[in-house]
Amino acid sequence: MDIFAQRARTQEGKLQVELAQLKYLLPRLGGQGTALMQQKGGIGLRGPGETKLEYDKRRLRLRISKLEKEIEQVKKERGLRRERRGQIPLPQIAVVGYTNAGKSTLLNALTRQNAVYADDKLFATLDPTTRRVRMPAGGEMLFTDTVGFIQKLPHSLVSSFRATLEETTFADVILHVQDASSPARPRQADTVRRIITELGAQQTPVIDVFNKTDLLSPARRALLQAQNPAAALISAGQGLGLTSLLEKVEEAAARKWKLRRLSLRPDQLGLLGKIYEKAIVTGRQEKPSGALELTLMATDGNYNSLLKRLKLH
Ligand SMILES: Nc1nc2c(ncn2[C@@H]2O[C@H](COP(=O)(O)OP(=O)(O)OP(=O)(O)O)[C@@H](O)[C@H]2O)c(=O)[nH]1
Ligand SMILES: [Mg+2]
Repeated sequence: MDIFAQRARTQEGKLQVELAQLKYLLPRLGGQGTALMQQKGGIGLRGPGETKLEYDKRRLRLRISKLEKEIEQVKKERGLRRERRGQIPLPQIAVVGYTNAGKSTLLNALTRQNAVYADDKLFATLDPTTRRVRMPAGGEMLFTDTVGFIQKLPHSLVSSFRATLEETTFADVILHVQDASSPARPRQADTVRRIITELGAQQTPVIDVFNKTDLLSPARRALLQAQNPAAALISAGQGLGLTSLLEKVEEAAARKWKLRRLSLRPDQLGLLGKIYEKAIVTGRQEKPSGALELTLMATDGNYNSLLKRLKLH
């Protein structure tokens, strides 16, 4: 719990940690009423006929309900942020995996910015962090870092932990980063897969990313790849295998973000703005007739809504 508190960097993380600590304390207050009173000495007044213990408990309950309201507010704001991000017509990639697998290191290597905090300790990342990444084929995608999974999470923190993983359910592709050098990898991977399913994201394509392959012998690397032909073997630390990983991401995303064509009559050109909002335009060609031919990447949903608008126009 203390490790979590020290590393809780987001506002929501801090609120959740305090809430968890108070909820932990409340039922255990029995014999400690006096101690708490002494600690907080002098603040507020006890009601008539109220024991010190009752008074402490009342104050704790007040604080707990205030925290719960604040957390509700922060959740709303996070929903809004995600909605805004969802309006950007770029494929969304969620980077998930066990703690210490190298997710933040991978994101840093991909963006070559050091804006994402990478650290060896538990929960180096508490707030999901999104980065724009340029892809080999020339497009861009949004990669979101998430909090690492751990086996034994204090029960009271499970919900805040899950909340940050909601990102996963909105992703077009999930990167499941695994520490290939750890003997615990298969067990950890099972835990992560179970949680992905529990979150309801089992339909989303998952790419297994075996990281830290710089720590493996060539023979073990070859065996791992032979046993997992679809997996991407990388070393985020040394920047190896990243292009091939991004190509796999493009391939997986292309199942949802398909390449399509649209042709606009001159009187439909007013809809161009809408099209750029809903799709990634990769090519435009003007025809002698004055029509505009577009090649673009879009999801079925966005493409169909664009077609409907063009027909109505
Ligand atoms: N040898 C080696 N070490 C790596 C590699 N990638 C990451 N590491 C190290 O592994 C540790 C954990 O990396 P992070 O990127 O913080 O891991 P994370 O998955 O983001 O962890 P959480 O945020 O706790 O979930 C750090 O000490 C990294 O330097 C790699 O490719 N090779
Ligand atoms: Mg991290």
